Amino acid sequence: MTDHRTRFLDAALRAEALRFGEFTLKSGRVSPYFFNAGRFDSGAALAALGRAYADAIHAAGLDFDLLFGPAYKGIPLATSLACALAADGRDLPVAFNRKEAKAHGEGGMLIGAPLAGRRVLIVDDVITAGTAIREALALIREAGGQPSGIVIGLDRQEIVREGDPRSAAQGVAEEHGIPVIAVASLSDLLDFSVQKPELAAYRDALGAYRQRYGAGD
Ligand code: OMP
Repeated sequence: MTDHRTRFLDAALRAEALRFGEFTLKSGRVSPYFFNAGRFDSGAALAALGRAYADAIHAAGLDFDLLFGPAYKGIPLATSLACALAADGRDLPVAFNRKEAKAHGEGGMLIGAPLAGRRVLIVDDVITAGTAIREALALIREAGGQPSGIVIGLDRQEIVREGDPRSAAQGVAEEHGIPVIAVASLSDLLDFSVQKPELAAYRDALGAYRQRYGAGD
């Protein structure tokens, strides 16, 4: 496993952003694990997260010129990534949306740098079925931006429906013709669980979940 994956999973465990037990997902599936990016709730934890996202992006060689963080969880992610990239010598514009339209003041749904004519990288927390990401893609296109890639913390590598062997991330990548990369995936988490004695108790449940809902990658 490349270093940023292990660092990310270690940081997620430390921050309790990665938890094990029984969790009902947006899709209704009952999962033995859950990733809650909201638990990266201190300066040091967010800096570590931004660094891991930046290293994943460097490794993938993505091409973009603006970072977009979908509300709410994507906002601190895009911000901490922008700080990490600036520290690497790449100072990029950042934008995000609000969930409720604002009629007064500056108005509108978007905050930050203008999207029009820019190649936009979406920065988000997790993909299960891809619903949240599809909403962000529509927002960016409406604002005249050109989606050029998606980076997420964790790819759960789940099929969306029986009969389609692709993961939701693969489906989004193919439909929109853009790369979707993750700092870590469920397969990385399974490998990681083999190295961590404290995760031994959850390995079987993780493997069984992957067997049931995992994509063929
Ligand atoms: P999709 O829209 O189905 O891709 O699911 C992504 C969303 O699910 C996230 O933005 C969260 O609201 C939620 N989620 C997590 O945050 N962590 C998980 O481990 C799983 C989910 C989920 O409900 O699938």
